[in-house]
Amino acid sequence: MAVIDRVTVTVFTTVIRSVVDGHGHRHPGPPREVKEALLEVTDADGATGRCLGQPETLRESMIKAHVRPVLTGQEGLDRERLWHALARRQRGAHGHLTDRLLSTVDQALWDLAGRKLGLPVWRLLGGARSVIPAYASTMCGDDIPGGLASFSDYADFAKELVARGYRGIKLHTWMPPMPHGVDLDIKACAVVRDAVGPDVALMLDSNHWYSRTDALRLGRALDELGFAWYEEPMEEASVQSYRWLADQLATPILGPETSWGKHMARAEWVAAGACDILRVGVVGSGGLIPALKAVHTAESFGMGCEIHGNGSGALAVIGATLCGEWYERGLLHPHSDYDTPPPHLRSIVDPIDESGNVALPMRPGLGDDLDVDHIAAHTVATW
Ligand code: XYH
Ligand code: MG
Repeated sequence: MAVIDRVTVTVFTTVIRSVVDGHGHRHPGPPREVKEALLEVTDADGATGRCLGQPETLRESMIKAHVRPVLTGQEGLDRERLWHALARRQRGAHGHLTDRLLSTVDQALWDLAGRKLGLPVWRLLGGARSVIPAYASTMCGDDIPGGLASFSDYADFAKELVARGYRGIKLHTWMPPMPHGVDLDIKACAVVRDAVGPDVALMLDSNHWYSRTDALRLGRALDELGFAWYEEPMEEASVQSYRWLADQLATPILGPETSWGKHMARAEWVAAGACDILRVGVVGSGGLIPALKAVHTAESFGMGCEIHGNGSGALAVIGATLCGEWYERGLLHPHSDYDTPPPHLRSIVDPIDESGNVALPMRPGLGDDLDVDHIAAHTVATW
């Protein structure tokens, strides 16, 4: 037992090879310097839990006003109690204390617990499996020559991904600000099915705000093409639209991904019959604690639950439970190198084998292999 006596954020520079467009979609790009942040929670024994995040998520004002007052002097292993104490402050924080911040704090506490107990977090949380098949999650369509600019680019890339060992591929098709639409989505899905044959699992994420009728037309095409799931075609705030869609399609509807409301919103989707496979992300929904509650809700209703996104937090939930079939590995693109770590990491947390499987990390804690020397040498601010 040891109380938390220090909560710090270190902002440092690193190099990435991608750009983000005006709608938040990531595409390959030339190497560029960006700022990232590391949250560290240290207890009276000198043990430290860490989680990477963005400086704008881990803002100084929020650390001072909410995170330090909730954590300091408290037993660091009391993750559930501390998560609730921080979550309760969201109502009065008028949107500034985000689910992303909550998630980063929660993950740092789990990292602390794992390091203190000498266990990987996935095993500490339940320990259900040590290996998981990964699906290749593509970047969105673009206009980059030899990238994902044409139907044949998608088909060629899909064949390459299968040759690398992937047994599942999820397409992110063209999305705003690129020209987009149901006809383009249907054609992209059809050429990829044709390219990889019937035995590769295919999924579609068409996350634009289609109308019900457009979403239904696209879903009927996916029924014909034997897709494994259909993700986010409409605004997720309209739960009744998803119920309407799910009632009419054979292809499983997966959601909600971006909906606000943590595990409670997911329980509402299950109760409404708005999805066939539940979705929850560790970053977007407030941490490992709400993600696990959502997975267990799905399990209680005999439903799968797929974890959104890549990284150590997603792997922790996947390794702790039996509910999802896949790990989302990506975002991938013909011009981007997923397997080489950025300078602030010594290695990636999710190397893939030739059969398309990812082994759960065995390091104590979350398993991120941080290069603390790089971070120290490139620190630009601390609070
Ligand atoms: O670039 O829009 C996008 C992707 O959709 C991304 O945000 C995300 O990781 C996702 O939706 N994955 O399923
Ligand atoms: Mg998605």
